[in-house]
Amino acid sequence: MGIVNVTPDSFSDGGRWDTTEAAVAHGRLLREQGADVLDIGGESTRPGATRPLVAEELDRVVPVIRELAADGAVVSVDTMRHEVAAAAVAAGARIVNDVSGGLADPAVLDVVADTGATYVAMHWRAHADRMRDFTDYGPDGVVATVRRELEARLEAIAAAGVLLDRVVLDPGLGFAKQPAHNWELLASLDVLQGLGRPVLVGASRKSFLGTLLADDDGPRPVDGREHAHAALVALLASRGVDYLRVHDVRATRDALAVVAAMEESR
Ligand code: PMM
Repeated sequence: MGIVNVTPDSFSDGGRWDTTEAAVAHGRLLREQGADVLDIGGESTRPGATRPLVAEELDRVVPVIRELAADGAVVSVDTMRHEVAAAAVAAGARIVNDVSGGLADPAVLDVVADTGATYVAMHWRAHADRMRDFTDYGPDGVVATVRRELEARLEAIAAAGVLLDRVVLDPGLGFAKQPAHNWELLASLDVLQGLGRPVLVGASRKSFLGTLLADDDGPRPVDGREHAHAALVALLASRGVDYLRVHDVRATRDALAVVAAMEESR
């Protein structure tokens, strides 16, 4: 899944594709490089970000989705809002990627149920301006707690009338998570896979990679994290992760080719 953030303020690529033309061109490039899905987002969820107006979010994503879907791309919309999800599906999106798993706006689940879209439900606890206050995972720890909270989302999603065979789960790396939480979730991905749904992971360029690679100058900047991410991609692919949400499609494809060559040669 290649990322197209049509935002002025996303942490790694904010402002780079914030016109329709630039975003469409970037989506086409990611497809040429081998992305199976293009994920179009109009709201930055970086820690501390403030939310755009609904109208702003619609203006950012809908024209981009319409053009890329017309090309024949499988398009996903990264949104927490039912108005945006509905307009995106009407414009040709087939996947609704909701970083709140239906918690921010439960009416997203009605749109998904009504349209038959695929639904990505990410583990989430609070909007970006407050999520740093929600990183306590108690005595059970992050892995068991995220599993339990995602299981509760699955129940709510099913209760809204969404077929569970259309649902993909995501541990939500960096969302109300400290770096160590992200690593624990990655190391125990099988616990989430045990919920019986495909799993999507979004680690690309995230700050826990910057923390891992920190030196005397501080965390490694966003554009120096791609090699560590490619290594992680290979590990996750060999553990059967189903979707990878990434900025660098080419590097990801290369890492997947290495894993495939190893597996085919066994
Ligand atoms: N991360 C971001 C945005 N959307 N969606 C899913 N499903 N999973 C993620 O981990 C995720 C997401 C934030 O990263 P970005 O600003 O680079 O898009």
